[in-house]
Parts: sequence; structure tokens; C-alpha cells
Amino acid sequence: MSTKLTLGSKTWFPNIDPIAYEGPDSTNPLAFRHYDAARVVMGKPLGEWMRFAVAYWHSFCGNGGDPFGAPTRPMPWTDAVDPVQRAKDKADAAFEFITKLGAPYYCFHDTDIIDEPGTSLAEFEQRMAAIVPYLKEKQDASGVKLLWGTANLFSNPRFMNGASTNPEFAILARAGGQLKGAIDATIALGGEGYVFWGGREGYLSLLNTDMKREREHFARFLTIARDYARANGFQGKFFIEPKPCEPTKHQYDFDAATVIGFLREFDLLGDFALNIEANHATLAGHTFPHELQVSADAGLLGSVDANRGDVQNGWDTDQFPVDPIELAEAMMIIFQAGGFSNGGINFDAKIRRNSTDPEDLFIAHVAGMDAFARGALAAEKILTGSEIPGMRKARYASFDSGDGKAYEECGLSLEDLHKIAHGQGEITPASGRQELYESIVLRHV
Ligand code: XLS
Ligand code: CA
Ligand code: CA
Repeated sequence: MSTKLTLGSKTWFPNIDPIAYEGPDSTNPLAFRHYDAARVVMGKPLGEWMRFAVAYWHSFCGNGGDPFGAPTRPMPWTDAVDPVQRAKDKADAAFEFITKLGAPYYCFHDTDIIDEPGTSLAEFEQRMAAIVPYLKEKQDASGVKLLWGTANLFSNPRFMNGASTNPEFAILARAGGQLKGAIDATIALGGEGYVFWGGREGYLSLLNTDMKREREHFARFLTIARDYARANGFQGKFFIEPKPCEPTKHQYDFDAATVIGFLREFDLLGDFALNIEANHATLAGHTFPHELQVSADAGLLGSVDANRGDVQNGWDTDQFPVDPIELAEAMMIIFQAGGFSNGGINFDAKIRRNSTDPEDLFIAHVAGMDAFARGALAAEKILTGSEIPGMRKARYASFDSGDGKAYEECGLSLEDLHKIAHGQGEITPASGRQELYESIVLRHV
């Protein structure tokens, strides 16, 4: 183990060595087969495109408990009685893990880095003041950076009716007080982004909800958060993470298109971009690539929460991503959008309840990073060496000249279309050739 790994004295993953790249022929699940951070892909090292991050909450707080059963996961870093010591142990475990994995970033909620005391905001602030400098030391010693921070404004019972969309002003103010601390921590730790996921910003019943007012309050909350962060030196990006439902029946940040409309309506474009989570895309009835493309087309593709849902289950299962075909399509969109500026690929994914060996967490991340890398290598081949870009362009060739071009340039009226329609007779539509496109993708993955 390198001396860079810990400030604390303990080793939490004693049987795991730093993960190395061993190449596609390796059968070692604790080695990368595709993810070689230094390998240049689409003109830039893979590591710079990916900007992988580890999620504190699933990896170091999630204990495997579910509504039907008690925790299953051994997490020795949660044993200390003193909350600050417990938080430091957790930080030691997290940084040992992230460093051995070779991920450059991590992400957290305020309540992940230190446990929230019962009620007092002042006491929570004292605890935050104890752990944030420790995290800064861990970052400086390891070189691991903060991709984004966020506030957990949804778990505590006080937020059962929402945070910034709560019908009671006192709760909204409490949420704002906590938000300020999370922004301060993100700034102190040099976070490149700040995420707003609208945990309970939505409703369970319209009968008791003034949706218009709640959305306006939400926009106001984002606006003053942005103003505060900017005034205090935050130069990163704010990310909104869409999700259609869960925990509320209907969340205001339903999907990428809804969020883009919201940002435009409340004049928040410019400071905000989108954090697209794969499993949230499928919950919204879309695909992960769809949500990426909608964001990219609006110039708002900020960051990614990497995971996958389950085709059979209609909830947020947050499994590790493994499908290289889906990820090749995703990476084609990310490459064409020019990548992330302040964002990255954060594994908002959890190992299953019955995955209880310490190495399971490593295997899951290694496979997830490899799946993205394999998708990226395929995407490069598809974009630079396959028939697909040309085929797709040719599909729209009738808009490149003549009447089609005039139409795109706003030069034709409905009467013009009527005249053209009469002049051209019946048309035989061209095949969309979807299976051909799919077979080409398959050839490159
Ligand atoms: C929950 C969300 C959450 C955000 C951060 O479904 O994915 O974890 O990413 O608050
Ligand atoms: Ca997420
Ligand atoms: Ca999720």
C-alpha cells in the first residue's frame, strides 16, 4: 500500500491491492480490462473524458438494509461511538477505496460525510466544521477531488412534505439553512459542481398541493442558492438531476426536457446544467441515451450518474452499469457533445443486499468503469470508422439543398409545401434501416 493512501493508521481493505490495467485478456475481476486512463480516445486520455467518481452514500453509508430486512453489509468504519471519529473512519475507508480503485473524484451529501444529530442545525454545523477540514487533508494527501456536493433535504422526517417546495415556510427556511452549509463545504473542498436532486420536491396528491406556488418557491430557492454560491467564490456548475417519481408520486424535475423548460422559465440557464442518471431516465419512460441527447442538444449536458435499472422492476434499483451496447450509444452522445466540463461519471450505484464481501464493492466499480471504457472505445470506432455517421447524415440529405434547405432556412411557407406536394406525385419513403445500424454497433462493441 502506498503511503499516500491514509492519514488514519488503519487499513480498511487490507486484502485489496491498487487496481491495475491488465488488458482485455485478463480474467482478474480486480483489474481493468478496458479502462486505461492514459489511453487516448477521441483525441484525449480516457481518464479526462470519464472523470469517474465514487458516491459516498451508496458505497460507505448504504448498509444493505431494505424494507424487509436488517443491514447485511459489514461496515467496520461505522463502529466508533463518537460521531466525529466515526466520520473520520468513514473518510479513511472512502479514500483508501477511491485511491486503490484509481478514481479521480468522489461525491457526497452533507449527511453522508457526517451523521446528522437529532434536530439542531447548530450542532450539525459543528460536526460539519470538524469533518470538512479532515476531508480536505484526505484530498490533498491522495489527489482525489470532489466532483460535486449536495445537501440531503429529503431523508429527515422534517422534509416529509418537501424542502424548498414545502407548504410551511419554516421548513423551507430550515432547508435553506442546511443548504448554505452544504454549499460552504463544497466550496471549501473545491467541488467542481453542486447538485440539486429534488428528493421530495414534488407531490403525493394534487388535492392538497398548490403546484404553481411550489414550483415558484423551488425556482426562488435555486436562484438564491446560486447567488450565494457565486458571491462566495463558487465557480463550478450547478446541476439539476431529473427524476420522475420516487419518493414523491410526481417530482417537479420529471425528466431532462421538463428541467430545461423550468430553467428557461425561471431564467436559470447559464449557471445550471443537467446531471443525467440512467435509472431515472428509464423510470421516466425514456432511455439513458435519450436523456443525454436531450441535454446535449440544449447545450446542458453537465454530468452523469451511472447505474442501471432492472427491466423487470419499475423502481430505482441503482445497479452497477454493465451493458456495453447502451454505453457505446451513451458515449457517442457524450463525445459528440464534447464531454463534461465540470461534471463526470459518478457511480450512483449500489451493490446488492447479498453482496457482502469487501471486494464486491471493488469488483462492482471495476466492472462499471470497464463497461464505460468499453463503450467509449466502441463509440470512437463507430464515430470515426464506421458507416453510421455518414448513413445518418445521408438520411437528412434532402435538407442539404434545394427546397429542403430553403425550408430549414425558413424560406418556405405552408402554401409552398402545398405546391411542392402537388408537383412531386406519390413518394416511396426510404427505409430507416434500424437493424443495419444496430448490427454496425454490435460489430464495434
Ligand atoms: C436518488 C438520487 C440521489 C442524487 C443525489 O435517487 O439519485 O442520490 O443523486 O441527491
Ligand atoms: Ca443520482
Ligand atoms: Ca437513483
